[in-house]
Amino acid sequence: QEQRRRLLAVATRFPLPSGCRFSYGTAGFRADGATMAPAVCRAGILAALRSVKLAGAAVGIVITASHNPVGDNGVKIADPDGGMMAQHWEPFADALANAPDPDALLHLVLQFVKDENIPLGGQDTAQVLLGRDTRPTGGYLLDAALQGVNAIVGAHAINMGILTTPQLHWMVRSKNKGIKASESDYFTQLIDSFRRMLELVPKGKGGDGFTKKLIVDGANGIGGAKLEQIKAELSDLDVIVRNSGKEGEGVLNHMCGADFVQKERVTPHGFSPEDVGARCASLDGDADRLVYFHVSSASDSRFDLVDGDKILSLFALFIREQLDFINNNGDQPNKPLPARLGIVQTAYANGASTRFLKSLGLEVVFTPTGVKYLHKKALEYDIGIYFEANGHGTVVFSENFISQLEALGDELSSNADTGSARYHAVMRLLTASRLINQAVGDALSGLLLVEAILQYKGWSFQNWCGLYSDLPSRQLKVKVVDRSAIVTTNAETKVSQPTALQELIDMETANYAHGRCFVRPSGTEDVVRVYAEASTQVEADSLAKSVAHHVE
Ligand code: 16G
Ligand code: ZN
Repeated sequence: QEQRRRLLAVATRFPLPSGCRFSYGTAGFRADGATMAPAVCRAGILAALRSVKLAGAAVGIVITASHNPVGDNGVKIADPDGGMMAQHWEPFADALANAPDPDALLHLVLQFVKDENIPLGGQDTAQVLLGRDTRPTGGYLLDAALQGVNAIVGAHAINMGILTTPQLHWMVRSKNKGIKASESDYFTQLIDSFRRMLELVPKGKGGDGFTKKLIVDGANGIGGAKLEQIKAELSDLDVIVRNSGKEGEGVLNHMCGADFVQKERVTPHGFSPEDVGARCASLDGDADRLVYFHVSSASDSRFDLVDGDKILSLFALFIREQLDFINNNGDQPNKPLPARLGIVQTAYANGASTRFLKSLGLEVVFTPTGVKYLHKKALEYDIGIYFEANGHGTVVFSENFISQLEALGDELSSNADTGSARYHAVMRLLTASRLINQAVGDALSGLLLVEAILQYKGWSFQNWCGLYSDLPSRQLKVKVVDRSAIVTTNAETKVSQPTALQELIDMETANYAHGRCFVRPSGTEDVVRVYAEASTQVEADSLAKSVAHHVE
């Protein structure tokens, strides 16, 4: 009875505006921030139910619209492992968000509780951690989420404040692992493991291209602000934050941020000719994407971008090198530590990156776009590295592999072998597993791992950028009447419906050397996206254009 009363009351407080239709897409619900409160409140109900279902494990709610304009907002739910909410709850999420009135909402919840066997009614049966980014609608929406959580009897909401998206995911994961999960615990883990990585840089090895100066475009979001907080404690790095979100510095994601830099391939707002030659990084508005770039000079308009594919390549090289140290110990025979290393990309990965990775003998697999698909695939390996070209990605280590590394480290140190290359390699992998956020892609922890590896290799930005040359590519959006008419298969690389479309794409692609092209319906916008790659920019443009024409 109390449960029914609470649900009816909260649904009455947040009526669904007419004409709103929410869909739990690749990144949760997203819309104009001012219209989001009902959907966010219902996401609160959903998160609490999810926690009850999972025996009271902590579940997360993040209120953000990532790289989208400042007026937008959104909400997504993190599962107890810190990853995205299990996909089989998404249909219920949609139904709940679109329930037209309080009675319909109550009916839906009660039916779902019955179908899923959710043990409602106890005390302290659910805990939900909430976080939000810096958007002006964030405070108001966080309150709506709190009210949604509190509508479930026995649920307990904890407001973690203004955070990056990956911080909240990390907190959820840590809390459920029984590790201390406050923001300062997060920072301590990052700062300490970064320092430890630098201690493990061999003296006098590698190149001398590394410079300490790093300029970071914070997208006027939360990531820049958090970096400001910790930069003084980052040893051997001089970090300058631009677009830090301070009053007067600019608007969130406007002409800046990782999405802007990666898509437009131009220097973000806030940089000047004085920055030419400096190593620069760009975060997105909620700091789960990271790209690097060099500021182009007036005389040379070429823009050097290091996207997610090249960050992935750097991580893969580093990890492979450590595994080689561990397994090929010169002429001293030792028990190898077998490790399955897997690389996960999407169809948007530049073809040159895939070729580079395969030339190293690495196993490369593809999934559809969206972190939930990549992350899940990466978990199938001892070490899985995944990145989207847009800069979202991370490295995940299996628990079994971490235990084996720890055991090997203990064995070597008890044999007084702590000076060996093998021991150092073990320590580097263990430290990297603590530095990188294993819950989800995290621009801050990713940036620190990049910086540690560049120091380790003694590499400049140009050394890194020169790993391979990207093939020219072009992306186009096409407005269509019904984007769901296009169905794809093979990790979005082929169209299965309408069948004639794939034949047309094949026909166009065959006209270009190194031509590659695919189309897919966007998961976040009402458009069909076209991606084309070829040996020259003119050809990539023309391939994209002719395929777009067939889509229209
Ligand atoms: C979302 C996804 C991102 C993906 C993008 C594709 C998460 C957390 N975010 O932002 O990974 O690249 O959607 O957008 O999964 P699209 O479907 O509109 O091309
Ligand atoms: Zn983001």
